[in-house]
Amino acid sequence: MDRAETKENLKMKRLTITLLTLLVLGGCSSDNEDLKKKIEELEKDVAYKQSVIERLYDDLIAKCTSSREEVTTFGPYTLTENVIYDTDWDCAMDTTIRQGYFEEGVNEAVVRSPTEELHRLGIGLSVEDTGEFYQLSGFTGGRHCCTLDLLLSKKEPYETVFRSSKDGDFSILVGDIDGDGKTEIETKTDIFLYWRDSYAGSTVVKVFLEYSSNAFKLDKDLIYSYVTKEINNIEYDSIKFVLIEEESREDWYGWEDHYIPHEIIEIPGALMFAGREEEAKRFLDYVWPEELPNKDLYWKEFKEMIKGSKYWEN
Ligand SMILES: [Ca+2]
Repeated sequence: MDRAETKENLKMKRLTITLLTLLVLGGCSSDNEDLKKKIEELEKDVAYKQSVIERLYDDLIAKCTSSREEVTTFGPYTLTENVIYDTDWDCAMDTTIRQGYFEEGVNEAVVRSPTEELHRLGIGLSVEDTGEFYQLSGFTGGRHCCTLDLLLSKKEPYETVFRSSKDGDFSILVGDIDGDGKTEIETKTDIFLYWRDSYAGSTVVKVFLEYSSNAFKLDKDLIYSYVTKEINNIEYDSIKFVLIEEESREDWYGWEDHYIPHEIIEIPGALMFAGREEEAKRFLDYVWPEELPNKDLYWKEFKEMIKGSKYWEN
């Protein structure tokens, strides 16, 4: 368990205590104002104690480790990273703090513009000049999550123009992908992760965004040209709804006891983002097996999923 997770656990515990308090106290119907006050006091007390514990931990960790500061400047920005490079394990053992707390490497990264602090993170960041922006990327670690990407403006106002935290260890791609003089981002929507499937079995949908008038918006033309190429490369014979073994059906419930082939998500998904709903539906109709029931229900549910993506625009 890493440190961030442990902190999450502490937060969860705190939330649980709060909720339990609410339940116990909420059960009595007497003076509500007093109860509310009491809850607030308890919450403050828990938060205070938690902050004391965290500070003690930080002090103890600092005592048992060596650290140095590394400063990177890029344009008007600075990135200051605190790097832990040596742990005295005898000292660490004496603290009785979990060993996982004593991770080496960058434990804090602070990004500053000429006027203010923009980000303070618990991970190391790489800096890349991507033409119109500076791209800062880092990986939070853990089993499934996440790659963090930040794009900072090269012009005033010096600020973060894009922030994404997405599953996996691949950064967003930034550049003039289609050669039209404007900057695009290639990213993906994680909205279908775990949808009717396991983590490994589920699918992501590629999305392109274009920077124009100081904002990133769906680049529908680029998405369409990408998905058209994909469609041209599809081997339709390989798109199959495979029956899920009976003993696994509770875990992966697929569609009508069949695994959903990834093309059924990727292609109509990208077409929907490209503003081509009719074509998306036509693709589905073409590949959907006649004997598989509830196609219309699938289509309805699928569209609701797409529209729940943060990249969806009406
Ligand atoms: Ca472009």
